Formats: sequence, structure tokens, C-alpha cells
Amino acid sequence: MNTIHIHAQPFDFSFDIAHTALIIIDMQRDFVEPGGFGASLGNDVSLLQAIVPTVQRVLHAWRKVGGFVVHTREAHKADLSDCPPAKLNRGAPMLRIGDVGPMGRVLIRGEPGHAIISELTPIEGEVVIDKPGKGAFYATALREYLEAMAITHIILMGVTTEVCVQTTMREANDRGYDCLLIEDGTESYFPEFKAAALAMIRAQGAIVGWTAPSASLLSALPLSQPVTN
Ligand code: C5J
Repeated sequence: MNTIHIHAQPFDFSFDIAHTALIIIDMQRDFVEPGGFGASLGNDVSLLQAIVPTVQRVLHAWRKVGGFVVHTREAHKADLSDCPPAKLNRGAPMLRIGDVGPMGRVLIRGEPGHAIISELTPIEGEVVIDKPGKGAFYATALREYLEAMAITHIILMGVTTEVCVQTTMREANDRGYDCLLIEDGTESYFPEFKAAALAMIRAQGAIVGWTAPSASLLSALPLSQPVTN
């Protein structure tokens, strides 16, 4: 056991790299680039683009120390059989899920908008989970992958903080995983929602988990040299 302790809120977070997964939530073109699902709901995607260098830095560092990496993508089958009407019909978007937009059919597997942004492209050995819901455990094999790797701790980054990131973190917490959210490695279209989500997560003695800036994690990892993008 090689336990690493990092400064986090509400108190230090301890983990062993061999039993910790880095899960990067939905850093897809559909959420981060103009013309995708996020933009179709009227959101300013530039807020999300700002975290890309930080997510990339942490990902590169985690790869260097040999940590297990999982990427997720939110999207639906082409026939929409896994998209409940409650999700399809919600709101008044400019484009609905499945409509054709500038990056192909919105939030549909295999379309250009479904892809993880090029800066964070998964490499061999990393797991990519396609999920139809907001939480990454719902209707996916994520639990099986984590169990196969004897994972007990999860470090999270990605978008959006209060939707897919928070939902996944709550699902993981209920399944017994200790979770840390990287504060500057996650973002929302609504800064006030991000702030509220971070506060809720670490309230009441880490009721959902811990939060820490990427610098806390990076300075604690056993890297021979600092990681640059
Ligand atoms: C949303 C997500 N916001 N990845 N999805 O609909 O957070």
C-alpha cells in the first residue's frame, strides 16, 4: 500500500494510485464546442473550454504514474430507444436530441459531436463508457470495470459539475467509493451552480466526497518532472 495524502476540503483525501480511477466525465464536442447539445440548450460553451488545459495536465500526470483512466460520453443510440420521452421532450432546445446539427445528430453515438475533444483523446488501455443517462453507473458496465481493477477511490473531472459529474459522484458514493472532485477540472455553464455543487459535495463532513484544486493532486503525485501540456 502506497498511500498518498492530499490537501482537500473538508479534510485531507488519502488514496493509493493502484486502487484509484481517474474518471473524466463527458468532455465531448457536444458539450464543449459550439453547435452541439450544450449550445443547443442556449449555453455559452466557452466557460467549459477554459478547463481543457487543466484536465489535460491532470490526465497526462495520471498516465505518467500509471493510473487507471475512464472516460465517459453521454449519448444515445441512433434509434433513440435508450432515450426516454422525458429526456427527449424536456425544455425548448434549438435542436432536440437526434436532430441534425453542425456536428451531426445531436447527442447520438458515433456522430462527430459524440467524440471526446481531441486534446483528451483516450489512449490504448483506457476505458470509454457510453452512457445514456447523467450518471455513469446507470445502464453501463462501469461498476464491473472498477471491480475488475480493485478500485476503491475515484478522482473526477469533466462537465458539467452539477449534472453528470455530480450525479456520477453521488452514484459512486452510494456504492462505497471515496471520491475526490478536482475543482478546476470541472465546469458548469452556470458558475453559481458549480459553486453550489462543490459546497454540497463536501458539506457535512464530505457527505458526497472531497474537493481539491488540481495543484494539490499534481504536487502529491510521484512525478519526476512537472507535467506540462
Ligand atoms: C448535461 C452533462 N449537462 N454531461 N450533461 O446535460 O452534464
